[in-house]
Amino acid sequence: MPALFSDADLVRQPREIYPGCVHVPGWLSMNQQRFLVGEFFRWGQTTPEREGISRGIPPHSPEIYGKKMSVRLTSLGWHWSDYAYRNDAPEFGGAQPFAVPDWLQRMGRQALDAAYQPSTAPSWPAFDGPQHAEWVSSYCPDVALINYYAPHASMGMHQDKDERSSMPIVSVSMGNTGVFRAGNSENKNMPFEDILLASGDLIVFGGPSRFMYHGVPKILPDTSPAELNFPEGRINITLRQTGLSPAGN
Ligand code: MD3
Ligand code: FE
Repeated sequence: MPALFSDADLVRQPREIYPGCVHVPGWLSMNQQRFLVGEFFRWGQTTPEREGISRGIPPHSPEIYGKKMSVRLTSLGWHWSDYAYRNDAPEFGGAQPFAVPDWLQRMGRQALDAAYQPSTAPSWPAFDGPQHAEWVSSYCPDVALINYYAPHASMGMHQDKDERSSMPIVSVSMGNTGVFRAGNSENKNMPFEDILLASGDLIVFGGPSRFMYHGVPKILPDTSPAELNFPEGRINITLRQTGLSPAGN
């Protein structure tokens, strides 16, 4: 009975954390999460050269401010290196990322639709009805960054500002619960709001929250749902619209 009518469910409702930032706990079904975990393993594998170009960016720890990140990153659509998006990865023999699949772009639109309902996002965006539908269908994320956090990995406070488009960032999480820390848009300082991102959770960042400082100070051990079969670590997928032209490097 406790599992059927748990108090924990009271705080696992969709919630606007800041204007433009909406958390939707348990948005992905277990089947969707399992599928994404399977794709995660495929995305990290490089396919052999075809016409001189190999595809797939192996999971790696980018250097940031001269320090290796503890998170391992792979990506689709673009390769992120030295605070910029590139078509290829010179550090991996010129490998090019796999394309962002159609179904993942559709997931991004479904995420905007789910998060930005008048009931869940009272402050931003300030429109509804046909305008909302048109805006949602204009979302075309051309990059997916896929982070893997081992149990002791973390991500320091930062802003995401390498995109030229101000369309929202969509984030989904699988595996262990992560502590997500949200700050403000001016500096890395307090006050912070810490939010638990569990397996299957969606969180979107648009409008006034798009350029806020954020980080992941901690991964909580032994929190991955057993049915997922991904016992250790956390996967986070963020979808972004870069505003870059496909050929630009
Ligand atoms: C708020 N990833 O990849 S996802 C990142 O859990 C990143 O792996 C974290 O920060 C993670 O850059 C957080 C949630 C997130 C993503 C992008 C944001 C929050 C954001 C951009 C602007 C504001
Ligand atoms: Fe970020």
